[in-house]
Amino acid sequence: MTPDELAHYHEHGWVIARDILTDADFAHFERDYSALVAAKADELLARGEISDAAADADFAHRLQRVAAQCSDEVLRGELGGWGLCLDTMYALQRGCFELFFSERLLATIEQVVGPEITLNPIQHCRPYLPARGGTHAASGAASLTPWHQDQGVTREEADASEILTCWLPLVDVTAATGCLQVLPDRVAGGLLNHVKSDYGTTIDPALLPPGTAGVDCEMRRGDLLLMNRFTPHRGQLNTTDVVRWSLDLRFQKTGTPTGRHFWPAFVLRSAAAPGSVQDDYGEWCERWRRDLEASKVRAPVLVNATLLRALSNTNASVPRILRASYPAHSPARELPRVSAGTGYPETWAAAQESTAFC
Ligand SMILES: O=C(O)CCC(=O)C(=O)O
Repeated sequence: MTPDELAHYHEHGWVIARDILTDADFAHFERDYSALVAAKADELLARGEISDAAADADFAHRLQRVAAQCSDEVLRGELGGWGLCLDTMYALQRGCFELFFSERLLATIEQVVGPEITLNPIQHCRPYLPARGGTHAASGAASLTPWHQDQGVTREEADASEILTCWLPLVDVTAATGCLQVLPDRVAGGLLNHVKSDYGTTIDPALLPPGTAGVDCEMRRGDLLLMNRFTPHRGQLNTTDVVRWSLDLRFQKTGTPTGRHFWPAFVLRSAAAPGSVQDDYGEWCERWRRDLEASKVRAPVLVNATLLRALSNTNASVPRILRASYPAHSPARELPRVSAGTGYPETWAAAQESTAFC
C-alpha cells in the first residue's frame, strides 16, 4: 500500500488499500468455488428445485441466478445451510489456501503486522446473497452483520494481541451490493460494550444509536479493507443481482494469542525462520479436520433451530461443528462472544450462553 494509505490506517483505524491483488491471485479460488456452486446448481436442477443451472453465468452472478429460482423455503433454509459449508474451514479448497500466501497480500499485511505473520483461525468466506422481499436472503451463509468491533467477538485471551482484519471482496462492491460500513477514529476508545441481537453480537445500541451512519467502503476486486480490531463495522443489505463474495481474514504477529487456541493458526511468512512457514495444503486440511473434530462432543447441540430444521431437509454435507459442542477451554467472558454474521457461535461457551441460537 502507498505511504498515504498506511498513514490513513494508523490515523483513522481503517483504510482501503487499492489495487493490491490481481486476477492471478483469485484464479484458483474462483476455480474451486465455481465448482462447488456448479455442483449445487446441478443438484438443485436434478431435484427439480430449479429449471436452469445458469451454467453461462459468471462467478459474481451464478449463485444468485440459482438462488432466484429457489422457493423461499429452499433459499432461506437449504441454501443458507449449504452456504455455511462454503466457509474456509469446511470447504478446505486448495485455491483458498493458496490465496493466503499471495505475495502481494502478505507484503501489504507486513506493512502493519511486521515480518512474522500468522493467519488467525477466525476467518470466513461469505457468499452474501441479494435480498429477497426487502430482507436479507439467507440466514446461515452470510447473514447481515450488525455494528461490532472484531475485538468484541474475540475471546479475552487475545485482548493484548494486535489482530489486523483484512476484508477482501471477490467482486466489485458498492453500497448497493451491501459493502461494509466503518466508523472511523474509534481506536482510542477501545473495546465498547457488546450485547446480543437477532443478528449476532453487536455494540450496545445505547452507545451507537439506531441510524448511526458509517462510511461506505466501496471497493474494486483487488482492493483490501484493513481494519483495526477496535474499528466498528457492519454489513448492509445487498439490493443487486450480484453475490457479494468476500473473504475476511485476520493476521497477527506469530506467537501472540489468537483467541481460538483450539483451532489452527498458520505461519504464513517469517523473516526470522523461513522454515517455520506452514504452506502444506494437506496439513492445513488435516489440522482443521482434527481440531474441528476435537472441539465437538460432551454435550448436545445448541444452534439456531431454524437452521437445523433447514439442514435436516438438505443433502448438503453439514459441517459437523454445527451438530457439535465446544470444550470450555477457558472461562467465558461475561458476554458470550458470538461470531458476527455467520449465524453460528464459535465457542462452546458462547453456544451454551447464547439463547439467540437455541
Ligand atoms: O462480510 C460481512 O458482511 C461482515 C464482515 C465482518 O463483519 C468482519 O469481517 O468482521
